[in-house]
Amino acid sequence: SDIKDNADSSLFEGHDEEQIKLMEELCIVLDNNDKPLGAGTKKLCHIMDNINQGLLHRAFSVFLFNENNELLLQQRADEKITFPGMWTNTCCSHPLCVPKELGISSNSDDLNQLHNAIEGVKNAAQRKLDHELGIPYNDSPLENFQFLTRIHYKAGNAGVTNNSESDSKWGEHEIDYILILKTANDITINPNLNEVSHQKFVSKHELKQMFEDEKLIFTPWFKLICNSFLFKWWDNLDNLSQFKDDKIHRL
Ligand code: DMA
Ligand code: MN
Repeated sequence: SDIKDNADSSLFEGHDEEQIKLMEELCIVLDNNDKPLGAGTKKLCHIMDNINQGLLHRAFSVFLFNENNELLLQQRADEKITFPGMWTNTCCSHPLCVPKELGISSNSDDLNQLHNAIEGVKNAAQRKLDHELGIPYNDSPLENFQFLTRIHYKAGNAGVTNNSESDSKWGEHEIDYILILKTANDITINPNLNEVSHQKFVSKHELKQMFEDEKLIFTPWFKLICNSFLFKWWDNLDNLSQFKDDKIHRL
């Protein structure tokens, strides 16, 4: 089709060098049923023109809770090219198009394919919790992640910076794997300031208070998940298996 690596040089104008470099990462391009079709650069996958033609990729969202049932939020750094400065769930990113994060297996059974994809996404989540928040792998063992479900959504990059013309060129269109991670209260956190400007554990009540504060802006996917599933999960952190399914919820 017409999907291509957009040559428009103004796309990266005024953006951070480190974040521009990360746009070369290879994401997993998907069909509508989460079947991998191949690799696409992070840049290609997040250009709104391509998204509007249907380009879809795999992602994950981690919701990390401590022993007090508080959720770790982060504020995205101003350096982020997509959705800068916005408050969001603990960690979001993309599994890369490499065997370890694709969850490659020789078994072609559908359920096993999902099982393998989940394992791949957990590897990616561990990598990015370390990269974004400095959470050591020891504090995020793979067996502690609980996969719940998949969410398919699309969102434009609403302008929150003074770079709004560039902002409107970027967006998200993902099948997002939801992972819950429960950790000790004394978990090590050492944020990478190129990724995360602030982080904060919040109770349900504190999050609802943040929603009332007009100065705070939240990512579209976090808002969607808050309005659909989050509080049901949060009320049942010791009994999450009831929410686990193999569906793709189209939000
Ligand atoms: C993308 O997150 C993933 C979701 C679920 C929106 P991101 O923009 O934070 O990715 P990265 O950290 O790789 O830039
Ligand atoms: Mn994405």
